[in-house]
Amino acid sequence: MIRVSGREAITIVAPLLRTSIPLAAFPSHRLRRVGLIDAKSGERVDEALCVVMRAPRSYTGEDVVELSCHGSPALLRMVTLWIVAGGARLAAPGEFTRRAFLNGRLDLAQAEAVALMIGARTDRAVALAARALAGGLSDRVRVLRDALVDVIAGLEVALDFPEEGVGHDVGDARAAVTLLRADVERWLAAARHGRVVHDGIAVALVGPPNAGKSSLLNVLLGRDRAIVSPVPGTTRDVVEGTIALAGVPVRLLDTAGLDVPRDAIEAEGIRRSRRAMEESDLLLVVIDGSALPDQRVLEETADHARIIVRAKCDLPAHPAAAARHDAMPASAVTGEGIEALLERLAHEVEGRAAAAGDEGGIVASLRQIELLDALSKSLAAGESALEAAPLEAALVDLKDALSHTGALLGVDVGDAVLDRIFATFCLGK
Ligand SMILES: Nc1nc2c(ncn2[C@@H]2O[C@H](COP(=O)(O)OP(=O)(O)OP(=O)(O)O)[C@@H](O)[C@H]2O)c(=O)[nH]1
Ligand SMILES: [Mg+2]
Repeated sequence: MIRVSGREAITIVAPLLRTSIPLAAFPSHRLRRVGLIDAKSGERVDEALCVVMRAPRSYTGEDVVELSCHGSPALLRMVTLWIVAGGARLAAPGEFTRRAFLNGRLDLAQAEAVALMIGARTDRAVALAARALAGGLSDRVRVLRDALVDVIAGLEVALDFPEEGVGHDVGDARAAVTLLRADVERWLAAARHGRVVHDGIAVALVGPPNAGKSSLLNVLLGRDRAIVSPVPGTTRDVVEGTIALAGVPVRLLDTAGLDVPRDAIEAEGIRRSRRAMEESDLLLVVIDGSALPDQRVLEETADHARIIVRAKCDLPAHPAAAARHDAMPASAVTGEGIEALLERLAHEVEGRAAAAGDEGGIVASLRQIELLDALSKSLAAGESALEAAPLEAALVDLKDALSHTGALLGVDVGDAVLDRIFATFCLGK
C-alpha cells in the first residue's frame, strides 16, 4: 500500500490514475478501483484500489490518498518514485503518526502505542497495545492531571489568602496527593509487567557438554533448530528460537556445554554461554540423568532463577541424578516430561508478567515508564513537603509532577523528544 499525505496529495497522485471520475471528485472514504498508469508513456502498469480520505478525517488529519497495488516491491518502488517526481517526498520513519499527533488526532501516549502495536509478537501483547492505542494510559493520566491541577490551584489560593481560610486545606491536599501517588505506583507495576508481555523473556539452556541441551531446545521449539550429536562440544555458538507461553514471547537460548575448554573455539563458545546466562531471566539447567550430575554447573547456577532438568529420563537413571528431587525429568526421545516442563515454564513466565488483570494491563514505552517513575517521585516529594516544608516548596514538587503528566500526554514537548520517539518507528507508519 502506498500512502500519500498532505495538502497536495490528491493533485500529485491524480496524473498517475486512470479513473471514470477525476480523483479530486472522489467521494471521501470510498474505495474505488483505478488503473495505474505511467504518466510519461500513458501505459497501464497495474490495477489498484484507491481511497481518498479528506482532512481532517484521516489518520494524519491531512488529505490522504492510499493506493493498494498488487504488491510487487518493484512496482511499488516505481509508483513511489513517480509520486516523488510529481512533487512529494518520502516519509521519514513514523512521520504519518507524528503528523497525526501534531494535528491532534492522537495524543503522544497513543502515538507511542502505535509503535508498541507494530512490535507486538503475541496475542496478549497485541491486546495490551490495543488498549494503549484506545487511550488506556492517556485517559488515566489525563484524569490524574486534572486532579493535580485542582490541588495546585487550591494550594495557590491558600497561599495568596492565608487569613481567609479559602483554597485547599493542606491536610486534604496531602491526602489527595497520597491517593494520586498510589495510582501512579499501581500503573508503574502494571506497566513493568506489560513490558514483560511485550518484550518477552530470555531463557538459557545451560549444562555440561552432551547433557541433551540442544535436543531439549529442538523439542521445546517443535522443530529441528540446533545440531544434535553424541560428540560432546557440538554446540559452539548460542542458538536461539522463540515460542509463546502464556501469551509471552519466550526466547530459548541453547548454549555450548560448560566444561574445561579443549581449544580456543570452545573457550569462546563457553564465554558466550556465560554471557547468555547473565542476560537471561531464567535458566534451564540441563543435566544428563543417566550420568553422575556435574556439581560445578549446579553450583555455578545456584544463584540464578533456574529450573533443573534431568534429561534423557528414558535411559536408566544414575542414582545420584535420581536423588535430585528438585530436577524435572524429561526425555527428548520419548517426549516424557516435556508437557510438564512447558507448564512449569509457563508458570514462571506468568509470574513475571503477572497481574495482567490489574489495572486492565498496561503496556508503555520505556520513555513513559521513566516518566511515570519521575511522576511518582515528584508526588512523593510533594507529599512530604506538604507535611513540614512551606507551601511554596510543595508547590515546586507538584508542578514538577504536573510537567511529567504533560510530557506523558505530549503537551509542550519539544522537537528533540518527538525526534527520539518517532525515530523508533518503521517507515510508512
Ligand atoms: N536417550 C536419549 N538420548 C538423548 C536425549 N537427549 C539427547 N540425547 C542424546 O545425547 C547426545 C547429546 O545430545 P545434544 O542434544 O547434542 O547435547 P548437548 O547438551 O546439546 O551437547 P553439547 O552441544 O555438546 O554441549 C546425542 O547423542 C543425543 O541423541 C534423550 O532425551 N534421551
Ligand atoms: Mg548442543
